[in-house]
Amino acid sequence: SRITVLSGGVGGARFLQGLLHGLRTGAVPGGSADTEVTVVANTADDWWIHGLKVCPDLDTVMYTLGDGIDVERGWGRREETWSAKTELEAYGVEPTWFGLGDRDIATHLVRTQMLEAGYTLSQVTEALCRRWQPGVRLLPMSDDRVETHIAVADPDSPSGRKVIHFQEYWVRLHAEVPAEAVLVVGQDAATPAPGVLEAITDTDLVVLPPSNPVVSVGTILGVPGIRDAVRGTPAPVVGVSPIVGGTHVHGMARQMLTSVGVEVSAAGVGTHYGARSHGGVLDGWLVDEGDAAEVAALEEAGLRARAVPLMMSGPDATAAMAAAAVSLVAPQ
Ligand code: GDP
Ligand code: FO1
Ligand code: CA
Repeated sequence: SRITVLSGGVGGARFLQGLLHGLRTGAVPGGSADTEVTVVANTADDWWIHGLKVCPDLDTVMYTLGDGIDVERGWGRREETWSAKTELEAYGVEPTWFGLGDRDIATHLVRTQMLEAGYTLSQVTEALCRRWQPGVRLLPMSDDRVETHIAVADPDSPSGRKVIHFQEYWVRLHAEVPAEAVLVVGQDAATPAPGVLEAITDTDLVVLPPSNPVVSVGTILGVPGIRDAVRGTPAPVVGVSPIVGGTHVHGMARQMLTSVGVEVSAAGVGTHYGARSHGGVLDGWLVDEGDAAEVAALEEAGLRARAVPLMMSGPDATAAMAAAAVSLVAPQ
C-alpha cells in the first residue's frame, strides 16, 4: 500500500517517525513494513543565506528519519559544532542571528553546488537522501523558489509596515510581534515538483500531519494544482490536529493562525481545512482527547472526527496516533 504525507518540519517529521514505526510493528491497520510512504515537504521556509540554499523542513524530515537530527533542537545536525558561525561573527557578517552548524553546512554546500550546476531541488533532495536513507520518498513541494514573508508593524516606514522573511520573523523576532499578513512570494508562479500530483492522486491515503496549518501545510496546498489534487484524489484524506487543548505545543502556529483569522482550536483548524464534501480538503480530522467536546461541531461541518491522545511523546504514542488517523477514514 501507499501513503502520502504533506509535511512541515518538526511536527511532520515526528509524526512520520511514528508512522514508520507503526508500519514496521504492524500497529497501523492495512499497512506493513512494505507500505511506501511519500512525503511532500514544505519548501516555503527556504532561504539563501551566506551564499547557501537552506531548506529547513526538507532537512528536518531527512535528518529526523535518517537519525542525524539534533533531537532537542528539532533542527540541524546532532553533535554539531559552530566554528563557521563564530568565524562569520568575527568578520561582522550579518545576519548573526541565524546559525548554520559546521556539519549542517556540508549539506548546504552540496545542495548549493548542485543547484548552481543546474540540478533541480528534487534531484538534489534525492541525492542527499541517498546518504540519509530516510525510509520514505522525500519530495519538495516545488522546484521553484517560494518563500514565506511576514508583514510586521514598522513605525519608520511610510506604510507603517515592513515585510520580512519568515526566518527573520521566527528566529530573530521569535514570533513575538503580531504577524499582520502572511505573503507567500513566488507561490502563484510555482508548479508542483515532479511526482507530487501523482503521489496525491495515485495513493491509498493522504495524511495531513500535525504540521503548521498556515506556513507548512498551507503553503504546500497553495502551490497551484496541489489543493485541487487533494480535493479530487480517490484516496481518503485525513488530518491530525496540531492544536492540543487550544494551544500549539511549540512553534508558531498560534501567531500564524491568528494572522489569517482562524480560531486557535482543533475545531478551528479542522473547519479551516474543511470537509471535502463541502469544498475542503479533508475526510477525517483527529483531535486530542482534551478537545473531545469539539467533535460534534466537526461532524456538523461534514468531517469524520475522533478524539485520541495527540501528544507525540515517543514512537509508540505517535504510532498509535497514526493508526487512529488511518482507522478514522478506512473504508468500513
Ligand atoms: P516546523 O516546520 O518545524 O514548524 O514543524 P511543522 O510545521 O511540521 O509542525 C509544527 C507544529 O507541530 C507546531 O506548531 C505544533 O502545533 C505541532 N506539534 C508539535 N508537537 C506536537 C505534538 O506532540 N502533538 C501535536 N498534535 N502537535 C504537535
Ligand atoms: N532556528 C533557530 O531558532 N535559530 C537558528 O539559528 C536556526 C538555524 C537553522 C539552520 C538550518 C535549518 O535547517 C534550520 C534552522 N533553524 C533555526 C530552524 C528553522 O528556523 C525553523 O524552525 C523552521 O524553518 C520552522 O520550520
Ligand atoms: Ca517549517
